Amino acid sequence: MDKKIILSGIKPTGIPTLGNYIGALRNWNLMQKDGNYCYYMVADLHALTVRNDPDELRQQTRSMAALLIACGIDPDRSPLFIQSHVHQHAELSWLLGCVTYMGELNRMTQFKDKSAKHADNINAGLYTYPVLMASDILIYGAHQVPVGDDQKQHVELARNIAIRFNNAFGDTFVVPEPVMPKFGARIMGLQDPEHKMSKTDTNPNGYISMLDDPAVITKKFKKAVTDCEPVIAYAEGRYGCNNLLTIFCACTGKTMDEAVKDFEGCGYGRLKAAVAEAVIAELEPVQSEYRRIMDDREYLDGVLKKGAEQAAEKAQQTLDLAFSRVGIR
Ligand code: ATP
Ligand code: LTN
Repeated sequence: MDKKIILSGIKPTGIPTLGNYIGALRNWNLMQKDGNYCYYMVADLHALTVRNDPDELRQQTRSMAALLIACGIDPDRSPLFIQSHVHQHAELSWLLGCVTYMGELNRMTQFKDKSAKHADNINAGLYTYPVLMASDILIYGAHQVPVGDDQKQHVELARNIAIRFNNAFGDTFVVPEPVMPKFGARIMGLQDPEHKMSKTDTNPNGYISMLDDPAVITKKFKKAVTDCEPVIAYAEGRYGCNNLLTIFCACTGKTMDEAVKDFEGCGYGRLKAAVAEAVIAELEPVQSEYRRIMDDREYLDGVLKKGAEQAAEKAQQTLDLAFSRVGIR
């Protein structure tokens, strides 16, 4: 089997949701196998593209790192680090920005969505965000990038940037590809199932936080928006029902056909209770591990320091090569 280099990141903009977990974090854990070498990071620089509170950012960055370990990231095998601790990302980002077209950035749907959501703060960082993300990926020579569906477009841009740079200056970057889970690459909001579940949703009933306790999880699913159709089925346009079934499959390992059969003749009450139960079983071990890690400050600091050192070694090599290719060194 081919040894693959994997990289992914998550913004410390709040406690991750069930969507982050199913769409990305669970896969990060699973990819640490065979000969793969995985780099995982907390993307604190990316978090600055929306208004932030410095104390909150500090706290959320640590908390996110602890949660990643609780999700199964093994820092002895996969460097785990904070993006800003490896200064090379921001430097490479400048070079890549010079081979990225504004037309490409104009097409990014996350930029359009975030601009609409934060109309009073459409900053240049929000616009060039995908270039920094390309730098995160290309600096490690990542072959694969495990992400949810909403980030696919950004990974595709990273591919195009890599190909363009290689064509212009000679072979420098590995051309990466996105990897998405079979079920749950786009978990939808519980209150607005036509939009993705997001950790920065202003309505907490719209998402399941990974640290919600069982009673809260049960309550949020009970309130989840569904539809008036009498039969539980996976079908076009039935956003709420489809979302619950998808979450059920993702947490139980069942196929969609099996799940639909399980709920034959049942009402939404039964489906919602079963989904809540499956989610609680999935999240409980992660939550207790998280609390243990957060209580051990020294351990977490040590992991992040070592992770940044390991990452920086590789990042510097790529940066040196890229600089020399463009004629700077
Ligand atoms: P924010 O609300 O701050 O924009 P977010 O909840 O969208 O954040 P990110 O930090 O942008 O989360 O995403 C981390 C990872 O989780 C990415 O790979 C992203 O594709 C994935 N992800 C985010 N939301 C979902 C979702 N609803 N379903 C599946 N995957 C998701
Ligand atoms: N943009 C991503 C977070 C992120 C990322 C990355 C993901 C930053 N750098 C590199 C994969 C690879 C997001 O919003 N989820």
